Amino acid sequence: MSYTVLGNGISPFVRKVMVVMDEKGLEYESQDVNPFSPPDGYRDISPLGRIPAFRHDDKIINDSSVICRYIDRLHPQPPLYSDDPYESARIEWLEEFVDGGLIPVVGPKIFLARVLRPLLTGEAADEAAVEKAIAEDLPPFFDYLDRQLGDSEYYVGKRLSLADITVAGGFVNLRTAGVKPDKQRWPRLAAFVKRMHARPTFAKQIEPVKAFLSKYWVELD
Ligand SMILES: N[C@@H](CCC(=O)N[C@@H](CS)C(=O)NCC(=O)O)C(=O)O
Repeated sequence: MSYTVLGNGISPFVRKVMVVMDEKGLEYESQDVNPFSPPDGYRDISPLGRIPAFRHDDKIINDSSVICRYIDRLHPQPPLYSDDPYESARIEWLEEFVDGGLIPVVGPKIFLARVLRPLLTGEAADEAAVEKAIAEDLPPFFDYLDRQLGDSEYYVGKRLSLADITVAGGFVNLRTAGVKPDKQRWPRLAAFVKRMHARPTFAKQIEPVKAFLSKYWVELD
């Protein structure tokens, strides 16, 4: 049985899949794919041209959420979803809240704008626009995530789930842009991010990202 994650760990969606593999203790290879200059034939693997894609022997699976579900069904221990319908719905909703809500803001307005595009093109970032996005767009997301966590250690139930992995994954990209949740304003979210990023599975993903994108990298207090 062989597994390959296609993509690059600076993508929060790719990171999510790699953390899931590591949390389950599964061996895998990673094949570096830049979606903006993909290898020939990549559309045959990923019809939307996106990363991650996942190869299991001769089977291809697309989309991080679909891939994570697939891995969890094949290797149910430790479970990252729930058999309880409401808990399961909450896990999938929080995943969508981040993947479909937070990341589409963080990606283009903050991470690409401040970190990746200037690095790749040498063009200066529009700092005023980035600061505006940080000041105006992020707080409603952080308010919700802080409230949803409450005083619990994990977002859903009493153990790690895909909700936690997805939320924490998005904050790696924010840290590359010098952004972290303010401890005074969002204490529960800030403590959660710190806890999650200290997990060995996250630390392993963070190390190369931090080395590559060090300019604005922010430590957590
Ligand atoms: N819903 C997808 C989103 C994947 C995604 O948008 N990946 C980005 C990289 S972070 C990408 O491949 N962008 C290239 C493109 O859309 O052309 C998933 O969860 O896998």
